[in-house]
Amino acid sequence: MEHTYEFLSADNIPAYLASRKETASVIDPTSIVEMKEVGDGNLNIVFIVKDSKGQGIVLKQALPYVRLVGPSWPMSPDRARIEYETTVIHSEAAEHLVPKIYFYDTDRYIIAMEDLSDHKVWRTALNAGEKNFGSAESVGEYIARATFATSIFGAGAEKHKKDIARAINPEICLITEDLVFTEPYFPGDRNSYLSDNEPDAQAIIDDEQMVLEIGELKFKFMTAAEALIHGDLHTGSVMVKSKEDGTEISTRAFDSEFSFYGPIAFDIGAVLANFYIAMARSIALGRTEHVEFIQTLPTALWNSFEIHFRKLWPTRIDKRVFSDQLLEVLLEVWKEDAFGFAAAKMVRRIVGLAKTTDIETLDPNIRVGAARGVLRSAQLLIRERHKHSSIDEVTTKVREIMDEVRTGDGR
Ligand code: SR1
Ligand code: MG
Repeated sequence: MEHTYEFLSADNIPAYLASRKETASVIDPTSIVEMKEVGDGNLNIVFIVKDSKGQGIVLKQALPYVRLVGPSWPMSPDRARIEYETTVIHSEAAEHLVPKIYFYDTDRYIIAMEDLSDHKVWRTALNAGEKNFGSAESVGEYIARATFATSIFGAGAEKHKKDIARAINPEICLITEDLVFTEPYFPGDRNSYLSDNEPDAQAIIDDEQMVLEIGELKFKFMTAAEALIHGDLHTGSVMVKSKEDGTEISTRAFDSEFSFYGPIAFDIGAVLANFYIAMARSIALGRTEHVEFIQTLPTALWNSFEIHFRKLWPTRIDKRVFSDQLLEVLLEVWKEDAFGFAAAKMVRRIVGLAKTTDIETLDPNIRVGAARGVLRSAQLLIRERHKHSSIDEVTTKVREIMDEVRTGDGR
């Protein structure tokens, strides 16, 4: 299907905003002083627009193709509707943890949302060696609130079923099925890595247990419609605002265009993966104090998720059969699966298309060891996940592996 609509540009934004009454009190379209294109993601155009009083707004527009690759990879811009609807639904459950939405333009696939430029993208902050206390807890709370509310437990059976149909997102899910769950193990031309990491990438392909478990996790990703998940919850999808001493002021999860009804553990695993990738960077750079901080994040995330989900559990709509014992079973399964999904997400960021700046901006002589540490840790997670180990124990082992291979010659 061909999509023809006008793309946002500095030339047409003032007139566009003047035509949108919904944002009249947010920004003055007659006194625009700044329009900055900040789309550092892989898919869309994103502008931060400011007026002369310093008030701002974000305009995000979905292109009819994947920006990272260009028009040769067409992609339905309907993903913008998904992101808009998910952000609104998640805000009903966790208003303080997502950006405010002003409007959605169905003709031009534009979402107008809160300007969070007083926040930082969490990946950027972590890359710079910053410590943001409390943000992992907030992301855990966001996952718990958003997924409980949209699960059978929070929404009830009928609503849950109807909402699954509305949120179906097949084209975008296929990206994850291919890039995260398939191509690292059955390589095509989209994979790439440093030649010194070739044996590490091959070790993943030769790891029969890993390939089997990735298959199980892919099946779960494709079939377990547990809740309306974010779908791409890496540290680049989280904005943080902290005081100078690192204390949290605000944390927001954004960019939920990969959202669909999927496994709750997928979101938890995505965040864990990115903590471990951030850890590999800090180990490569020898930032010991920062590594100590990152080491606390996985447990903080999980504990907060668990605490908030437990708090919501007594409010579940149907208590028959969905007993308190069931919650214990679910939490254990989600923890195991979160490790598995984390492993899948770590491998894809090293081997497959769309990498992370945490690793890519490292000098190649230390990047080799960092990439190796991420891949070996992913293999460890696949083995550890069935052992009922605590998140802390597993994270300590991840750090040991990363420390061991950090110089690039620890094979
Ligand atoms: C082609 S899109 C590549 C990646 O960008 C997004 O952030 C998702 O992680 C996706 O896999
Ligand atoms: Mg994104």
